[in-house]
Amino acid sequence: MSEISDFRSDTVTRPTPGMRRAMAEAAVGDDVLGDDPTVQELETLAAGIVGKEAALFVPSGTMGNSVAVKAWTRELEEVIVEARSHIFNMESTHLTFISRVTPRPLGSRRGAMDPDEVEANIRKPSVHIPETSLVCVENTHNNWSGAVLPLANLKALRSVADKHQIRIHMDGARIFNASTASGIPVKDYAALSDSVMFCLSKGLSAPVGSMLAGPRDFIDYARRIRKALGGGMRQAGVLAAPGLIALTEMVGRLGQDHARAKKLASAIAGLPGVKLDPADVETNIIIFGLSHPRVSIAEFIAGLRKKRILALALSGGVRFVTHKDIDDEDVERAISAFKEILA
Ligand code: TLP
Repeated sequence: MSEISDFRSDTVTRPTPGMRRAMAEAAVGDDVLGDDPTVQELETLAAGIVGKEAALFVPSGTMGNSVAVKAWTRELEEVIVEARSHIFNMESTHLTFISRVTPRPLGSRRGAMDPDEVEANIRKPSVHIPETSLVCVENTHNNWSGAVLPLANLKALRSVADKHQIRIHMDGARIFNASTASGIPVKDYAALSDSVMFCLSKGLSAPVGSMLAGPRDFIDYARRIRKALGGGMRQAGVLAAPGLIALTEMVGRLGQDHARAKKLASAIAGLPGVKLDPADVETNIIIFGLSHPRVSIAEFIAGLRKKRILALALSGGVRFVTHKDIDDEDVERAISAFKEILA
């Protein structure tokens, strides 16, 4: 247990000692000029893991998603997004700001959009109407409490996309969590989308970075867009080196995070004011509603903070995320704090 139990996000994970050593020792070149060997190794490894032709190292998940949308779309087009998705809600409007496309948000069953509804919302262009060119899916789905998208749903969406010759981009920020929870290889998920973004800097604990993977010509174009957005990095091998460790050594431990999230969820589900079905916690994210007769969400978060426990307030609820730097003792402390504050 560390001094503070930080459940705000898996983005807070600190790099491992091995990652810090790898950073210090990384072979580097100039990645914008195309000769950083460690970045090249990471891009090759990442592409292989998700079964795509090529991959691009980007500074953040947001840049990976924004580059992907920009590469797949043109102006006067529309993108179907899930209403609670990160791309639609949490990425500072890059669909309109960078890609100049309109989002068409659809409801879902825990992140899984109904393929018939998606099909009904694919628009053919006219003088009035934009052309739908892309569907974005998110797996696991952050705002649906880390829900894993069912493979059958993704297959059905693929059929719809193929029928209408449009693309699918997967925001797979936590695709390794999805795979760990379902037992379905990441390649099988990725095969159902044209491109996939996944993060090294969340549960996998690298300090920085995400990967965008897809067909080679798409990645070549994405590389130019990354540069235009200011995401070209020079001796980026020092950042790619911990990314290699993230992919080779850190995936295997994600199941522990899921077990701890389930333990916490089951322990708090019956407490006064907590609105949570523990069965909805499939991976490492717990989102629950809180409506307590005496304790507001702000007071709850402040009460936790006094006990050196950090969590995030959402509208109407609270988010706890488990990760490498949360151990069993942190979970026990959180359970006791819940019981005291909500008693
Ligand atoms: N999510 C962050 C915050 O922005 C909420 C978090 O703490 O969970 N896709 C998904 C599904 C994400 O959850 C995130 C980050 C991103 C993309 C963006 O990644 P970054 O933060 O690297 O830009």
